[in-house]
Amino acid sequence: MDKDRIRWFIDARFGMFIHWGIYAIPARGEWVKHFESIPEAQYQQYFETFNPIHYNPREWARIARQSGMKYAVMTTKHHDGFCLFDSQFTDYKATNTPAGRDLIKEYVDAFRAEGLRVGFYYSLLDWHHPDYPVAGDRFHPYRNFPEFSECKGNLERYALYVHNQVEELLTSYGKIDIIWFDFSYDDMRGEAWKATELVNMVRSLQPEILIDNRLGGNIRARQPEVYAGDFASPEQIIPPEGVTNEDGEPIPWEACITLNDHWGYHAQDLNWKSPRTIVRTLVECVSKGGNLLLNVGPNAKGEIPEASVRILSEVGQWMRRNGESIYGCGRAPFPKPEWGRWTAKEGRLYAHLLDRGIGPVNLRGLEGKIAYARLLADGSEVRLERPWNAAEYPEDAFISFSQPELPDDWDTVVELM
Ligand code: FHN
Repeated sequence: MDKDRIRWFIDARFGMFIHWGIYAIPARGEWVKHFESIPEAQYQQYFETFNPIHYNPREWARIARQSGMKYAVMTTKHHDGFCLFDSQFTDYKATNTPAGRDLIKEYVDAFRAEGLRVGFYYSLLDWHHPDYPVAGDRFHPYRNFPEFSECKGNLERYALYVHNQVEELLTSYGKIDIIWFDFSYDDMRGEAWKATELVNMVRSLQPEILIDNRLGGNIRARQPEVYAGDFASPEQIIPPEGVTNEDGEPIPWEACITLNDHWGYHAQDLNWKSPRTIVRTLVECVSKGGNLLLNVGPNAKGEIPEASVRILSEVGQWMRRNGESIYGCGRAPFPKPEWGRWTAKEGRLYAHLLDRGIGPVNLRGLEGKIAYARLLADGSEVRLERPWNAAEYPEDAFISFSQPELPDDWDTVVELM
């Protein structure tokens, strides 16, 4: 792994995932066409009426920046095959809908203007393209719509379509920081997509770009394939020990997680995660050497749902006080303490007091290694002391912060030097 190329990703730690497309019109998630077996002719109505009159990506970028996010990854094409960019290889694109705009160009310009790095999500599945293979059972990611039952597809031609679109995405919108392919499965992996040739092209066009691990390679292998990717992409989970390769060496990873239960806009999905859950998820990812890519699913008008905005705003308040314990941080050389989590970067140690009990904060094993402690939120000194009755406990039991000096607000972070 080229450490210089991935340095910004490690420093950033927190990004916005954006799932948006014509599926926002039925508002039942991005798999609605497949799960409800909507025939092409019926799905066409969404193409013909897509007109996100409130689409203002500068507002999206401001929301992302103010929540503490440093990069974004937006769908350029999801599994339904609809392209949000002005592709020269299909008519199934935003510029041919009432929107009449290249939504990806506006996204790139807006997020860069707000100082964020930009990534593209690109679906390897394509339920619209006639060359995408048909097969299988109800839930198989192949397309299984009645009108395609005779069509067996043509994987050779479809792979060429993928390569052509990836090339236009990486040559039409300036420097792109991430390309996020999604997803390989069964025998549809690796050279089914002509992945070696694809990745060689990607790296020649954008030498600094980062690639995820969903082209079908094994990023954990001792000798990963050329297309194994630069970071692992656990989804809706945080790996218990982070992600390591076969030799037990940590590898970069990014957990992608939804704010409710859907990636694409779902009008009935009210199962929102709290700001505290999101902060704790971010802290857990960083404490295990990973990133968090947190998803928003804008509606058909181009608005990020109000509930998402509210959650991200509160997360941003915490990040403004404590972001130093996130950005550029990773694992600490200590086991997880019972009161919360550690994050660390060169010469700095951050105690995330998440489950603080009544008693002192047990800093077992750190005696003599800490020069001072300060509250990250306001820099105020936190005295380190041995509890008056510590003598009743094993000598190395604990030193502690003076509890009364720690605010009772949630998830206090104390910087230790
Ligand atoms: O099928 C997709 C899904 O719609 C969504 O895009 C997620 C995001 O990582 N990826 C696939 C499921 O793993």
